[in-house]
Formats: sequence, C-alpha cells, structure tokens
Amino acid sequence: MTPKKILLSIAGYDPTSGAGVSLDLKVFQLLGFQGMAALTSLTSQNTKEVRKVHCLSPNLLWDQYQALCEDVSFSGLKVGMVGCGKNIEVIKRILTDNPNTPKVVDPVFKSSSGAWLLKRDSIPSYISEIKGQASLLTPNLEEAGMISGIKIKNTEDMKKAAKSIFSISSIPCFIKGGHFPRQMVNLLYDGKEFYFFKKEKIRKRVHGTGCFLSSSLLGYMVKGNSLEKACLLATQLTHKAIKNAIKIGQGQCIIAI
Ligand code: PXL
Repeated sequence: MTPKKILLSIAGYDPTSGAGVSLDLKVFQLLGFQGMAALTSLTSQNTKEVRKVHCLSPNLLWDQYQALCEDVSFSGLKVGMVGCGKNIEVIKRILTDNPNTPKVVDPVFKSSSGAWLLKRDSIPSYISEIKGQASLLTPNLEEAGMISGIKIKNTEDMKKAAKSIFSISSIPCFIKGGHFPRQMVNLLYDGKEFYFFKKEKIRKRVHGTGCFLSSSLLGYMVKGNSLEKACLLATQLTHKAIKNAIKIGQGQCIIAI
C-alpha cells in the first residue's frame, strides 16, 4: 500500500467543525490525504455567531509545527485563520521552511457572521510578510477588497483587484466570488491570464465555504493538477458541498461531510 500524502492545516479551531482546522481535515480526508494540523487560535462560537477568538502564542504554534515536521514531511500546506498579528512571523517562518511544497494561503479576516478574525490593522503587514512565499492566495470578495483597496462590485473590479493583489503579494490570486448578490463567479489570476469559474448561485447561508474551497484547492493541486484545473475542480466540489449543506443548529447551515 502506498503511504498517504500528508497535508498540514495551520488554522483556527471552530467547535462546530463547520470551518477551520476540523473542516480542513475532513476535506483532506475526502480527497484521499492524511490531514494534520497546527492550531493558531481557538474560537467560542456556534452556528449563530462567533463570540470570541482566543489567539494561541507564537511559541505554541511553532512547537506544534516543529513536533510534526521533525517526524513527517508535508506534501502541501494550507494557512487559514492566523488569529492575531503576533502569529504572522511564525506563519512566514513555516512558509519559508517549505519552499518547494504547494501552499495555499486563505487570508481569513472576518467570519461569515461578521466577526473579525484578524484585526484590520494587521492585514497589510500579513500580506507583505508572506510576499512570494505561497503558491496561491484565496481571498473572498471582501478580503480581496481589503487587500487591494478596490471595492469589488462586478467581474471587471474583480480582475483589477486580482492584478493588484498579485503585484502586492507576488502570489497568484484566486478570488472567491460566492458573495455576489446575483451570480457565483470565482476568478484565478496567475500573473499572466485570467480564468473565470461560474456556477449557478445557491441561495443558502452556509458557514465554512471559503475554508472548504481553499482546502480542496490545495488537495487538487497536490494531486498534480494545473492551477487552472485545480480551481475548476475545487469550484465544482464546493458547489456540491453547498448544495448538500445542512441546517444542524439555529444559525447558518454547515457543510456535512
Ligand atoms: O470561515 C472563516 C473561519 C475560519 N476559521 C475559523 C473560523 C472561521 C469562521 O468563523 O471560526 C476557525
């Protein structure tokens, strides 16, 4: 039996398992990988609201990473919620420690229920610290707007924002456009070309769709797909997951896999 490839999620813990490391681990498993995780933060939340973010210390994050990487090698890395500005430097160290590994950075700034998951004033330093150190950045429309300073209302604005994010970060950019009111369109900009990925809009409030899209993207990249093909496959899988999402509590639906 060939050993399973290992993917590492560096992210926060959501006790509902609707987002964060526990969702990432499920997505990695779904795609045939062994998932491992290093926690940046714990949250207190339910399907209705995020009540509190408890950021873990940079030393603890580094310790978790060190223990794993002294033992196993990772075929891919995903960074989700950083938790607080003081973890940015360790995240950068982990990314630079894995120069030839596919790395997806999901710049998670806010929860779908509106809570800040990384303070606004840490955003510019986060992007400049990780400059050139990942294979793909996966902001949603609001995050892409915050990074680029462009208010995104349509697909032309999306292109401008993707170009600007690439020039700021030196990282290819996949903007998740699930939050447009009338259409669902994602955009990849690899530094040369734009690729759009469209699906019909599903009118459902689902938690964790951004995490799902980014971790499935990493999985498809590590399976050897081109960036464009990985974006297509991840868009399709996420669409299916949203269709199948269930209302398990009193708030948003969660992806049940
Ligand atoms: O969906 C963004 C997100 C990511 N990671 C964690 C979260 C959330 C949103 O609540 O709690 C841990």
